[in-house]
Amino acid sequence: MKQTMKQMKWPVALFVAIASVSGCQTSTEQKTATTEDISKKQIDSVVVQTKPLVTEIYTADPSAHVFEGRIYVYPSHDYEAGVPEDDLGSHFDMRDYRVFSMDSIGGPVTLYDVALDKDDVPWVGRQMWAPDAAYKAGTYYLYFPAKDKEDVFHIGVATSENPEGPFTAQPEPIPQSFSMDPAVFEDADGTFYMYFGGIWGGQLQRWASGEYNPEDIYPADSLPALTPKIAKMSEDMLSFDESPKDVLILDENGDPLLTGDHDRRFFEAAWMHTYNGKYYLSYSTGDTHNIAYAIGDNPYGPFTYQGVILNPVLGWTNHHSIVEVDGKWYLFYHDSSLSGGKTHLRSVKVAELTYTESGQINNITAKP
Ligand code: FUB
Repeated sequence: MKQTMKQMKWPVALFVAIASVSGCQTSTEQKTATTEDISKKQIDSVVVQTKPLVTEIYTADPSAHVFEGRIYVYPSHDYEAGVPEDDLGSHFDMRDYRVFSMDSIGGPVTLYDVALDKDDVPWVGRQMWAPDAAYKAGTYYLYFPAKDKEDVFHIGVATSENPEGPFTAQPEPIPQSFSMDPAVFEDADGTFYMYFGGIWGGQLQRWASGEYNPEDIYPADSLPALTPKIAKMSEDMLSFDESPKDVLILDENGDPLLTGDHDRRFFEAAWMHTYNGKYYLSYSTGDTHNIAYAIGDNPYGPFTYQGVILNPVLGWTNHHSIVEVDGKWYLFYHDSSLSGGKTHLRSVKVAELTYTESGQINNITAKP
């Protein structure tokens, strides 16, 4: 989680038309496109400026779902823990989760009490990072990453009868889970899969051999990059039904993205959604601050890199989810506008996401 200067990728050649997105709390929006994009893939670049959905607390890493006809967002709960910033993200020292919901995009937001506190999870030491949730057969499941008492990231699960919690955690992390940023996806046949992992502070690199190694060693720049992981969930949603597998992301030639390809390779924040029968894996490129995506034919991939969904936002991290609500698609994301740019104090926002006729996702620039 190193704080560096970003190279913002503003389009060089633009045409601009003022537009509006109803219900996105969008105060101004401009529709822009690069000549390069138009000739290549007919992709638009949309500029949005939206407001934080919650202002009472800081929220980040939004995982949005529609449960019981209502939009529920499962974010990280950022707060000022006073921990100095370092490259491993120690300043993201979150201790609990707060869920919020709304009946429609742009509708009033309900922020709920604490859904899960680290003191109620016996195995957790510190840093409750980006969570996700799922619903199956009358039970809601909250999946959350945290460091154990030895400072090793694992992923836990907690259950509730209500989407907003409170949740009761299992006493141990999910067996075979490691690293962070779980995203649980339900396929059309009712099978659930968890995508997870993140490099640098997320410790994915420490599991490259299959065993935990506390040294941070990465493949050489010319070698395939570390990938997100996938595991099918067990029937009871409390464990994996298989050993985690690599999720391959390929370039336009069918070769794996390389470690040195910082603009495109996976860093953290995997998310899965389907559109017109295709599987869309989206993720953060971390130190280049993009939300990128790749398309495949099944949950396991391989996935072929397509482009950038969301350009860098204010703040170091970029983390999102994509959800369909009443026939429209939305990108939930965060930035640090509410805190005046503090990396570890972020706020969740939402913008409409659109596709081209051929199923490409139009690029979004989110102004603070
Ligand atoms: O919120 C802590 C970490 O920052 C998340 O787990 C990452 O995805 C990044 O957003």
